Amino acid sequence: MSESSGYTPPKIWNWDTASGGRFSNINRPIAGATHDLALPIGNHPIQLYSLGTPNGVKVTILLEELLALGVRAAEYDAHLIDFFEGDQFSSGFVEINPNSKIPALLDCSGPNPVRVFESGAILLYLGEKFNAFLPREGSERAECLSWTFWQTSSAPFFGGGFGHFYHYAPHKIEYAINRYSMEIKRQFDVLNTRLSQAKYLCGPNYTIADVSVWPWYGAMFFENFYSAREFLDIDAYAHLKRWAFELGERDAVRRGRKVNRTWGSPNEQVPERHSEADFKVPKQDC
Ligand SMILES: N[C@@H](CCC(=O)N[C@@H](CS)C(=O)NCC(=O)O)C(=O)O
Repeated sequence: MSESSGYTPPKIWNWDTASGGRFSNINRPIAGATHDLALPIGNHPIQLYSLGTPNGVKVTILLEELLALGVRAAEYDAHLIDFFEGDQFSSGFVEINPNSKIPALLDCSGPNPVRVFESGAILLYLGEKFNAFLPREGSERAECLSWTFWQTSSAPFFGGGFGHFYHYAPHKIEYAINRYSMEIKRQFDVLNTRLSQAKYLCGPNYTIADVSVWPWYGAMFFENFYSAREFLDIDAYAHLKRWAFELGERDAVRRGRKVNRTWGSPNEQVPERHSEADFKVPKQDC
């Protein structure tokens, strides 16, 4: 175990803007807008404001799945919100998500626009609205909601806990890395065990639960989040790996992963999506 940091918390916490780390310039202890700026609105019924992080990709995969099913009313404009630039603190964004986090959605299909924030709530909203990828009743619905809520409450330990202390924190703290590695490996084992019993998380059918979990725990096999694939020995979870690759080959998953993405290979980036044609723009690797 490493030595104590020598830090004693003050009686009342103070906002130290120079605390370091990749997110220190965007994190703030205050809610609300920092500047006045309206959000752009495109032509489609669904307006999405997001970035291609796992929480954003949940929504773009579901929208692409709906379009692949032939649900034209799920046509959407995906506008880029660059949270490293503070876009989540514009007055327009805060109006649709007072929590200032991507993703946020505006459904403009009815007489009055409906705002939806929180990725899990967005998946449920779209699943219900289009009556797809969400069992309607009984034990199947309960199972689907259970795994979807499991994802939204578990992933913060992955990103905000493990990822933060293993990868982003300016100092490596053994205690914190051990604590979150333990929890994350436990979560991977929960999924691996479940996927040893069923094709998809809820049984034989692909649902919003899979769409919710894949961008974190499935995409790990493709993206090596936090450069931790080896450290966490992810490849040992064989059933999870089987599911991760099966879903990763779905067209809608491939497409959804590209939307609002601004890093990695240029062929994998569709920073804004306003029509299917945006996927066809030829791009060269540099
Ligand atoms: N519980 C939220 C979490 C959303 C979230 O943490 N979004 C991150 C990106 S993955 C974000 O917007 N971060 C910007 C910030 O914290 O200022 C959800 O599932 O929608």
